[in-house]
Amino acid sequence: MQATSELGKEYQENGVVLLKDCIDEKLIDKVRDKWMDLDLRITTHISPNEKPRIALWRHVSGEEQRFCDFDDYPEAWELIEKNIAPVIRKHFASDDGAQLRLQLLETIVFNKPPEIGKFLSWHQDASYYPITPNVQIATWIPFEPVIKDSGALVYALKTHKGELRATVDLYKNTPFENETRELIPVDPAEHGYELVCMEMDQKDMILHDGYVWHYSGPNVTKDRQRRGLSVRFIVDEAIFSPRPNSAGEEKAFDAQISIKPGEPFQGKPFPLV
Ligand SMILES: O=C(O)CCC(=O)C(=O)O
Repeated sequence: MQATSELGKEYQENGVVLLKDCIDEKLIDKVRDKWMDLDLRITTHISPNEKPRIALWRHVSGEEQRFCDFDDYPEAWELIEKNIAPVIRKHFASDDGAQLRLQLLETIVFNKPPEIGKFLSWHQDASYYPITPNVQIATWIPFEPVIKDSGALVYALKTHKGELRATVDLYKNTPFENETRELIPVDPAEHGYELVCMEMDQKDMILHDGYVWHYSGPNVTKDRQRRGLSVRFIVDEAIFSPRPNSAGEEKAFDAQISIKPGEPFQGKPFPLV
C-alpha cells in the first residue's frame, strides 16, 4: 500500500491519522438511527458463518458481543461503499499504483455507555487475527462527538513499526493462554512513545494500522453517549495462518473460516469492497 496524500503519509509515519469532516452526515445519521433499533432487538451471540458479520459490542461488565449481518444493517454497507472505501482510496493506492484492494475483515459497533462504559486495555488489532501478511487498516467513526472523558481512543504513535505483541483479555489486561509474545507495556509513554488522545467530532474518521498500539478509557461522563462504527479491511492478498492453541486469536473466526491453514484468506464473510 502506498500513500497518495499528505494525510496518507502521516498515517504511514505514525500508524494512525484523524481525517476531519470526511463522513457524510446523512449516511452516518442513518447508521446511528438503525443501530438504535438493532441494539434493542439483536440478542444472538452466535456469529453468522456464511456472511460478513457485524458485532455489537457494549463495553460493560458481563456483556458479550452480539452479532447481526448486512441484511439487518444495509445502512452500514451503504456507508462502507459510498463513503468509507472512497475516502480510504483518496489517501492510498496499491504498491503498483492500482486502486487499493480492500477486503472486508470485520465490522463492529462499539458502545461505551456513560458512567458504566469500561476501560479497554492497550492492544494491537493484528495480533488477534490469523492472517499473513497481516496488513490491515481499521476505521473508527463516531456516532456523536467523543472527548477524553467519554472514552476517546488513545494511540502510541509509531508503534506500528514493531513486531506483533501478545493478545490479552481486553478488560483484564491478562494474556490469553499459550501466548508467548511480549506484552504491550502498561504505559508506553514510559518507554518513550508519544501518546495521542483522539477527540473527535461527528463526521470525523480515524484510520489506524493493524499494528499500532491503542486503548480507550472508561466513559466517566454522566450523560454523554460514546458509540462508534469500526470497519476493518485487509489490504493485501493474504493466507490463513492460525497459531496453534492460541486462545486469543482463533475464537474470533471459528464460525466464519472454511479454509485450511496456508490457503488464501477468502470466503463469503470476507468480500472485496
Ligand atoms: O471503541 C473502542 O473503545 C475500541 C476500539 C478499538 O480498539 C478498535 O477499533 O480497534
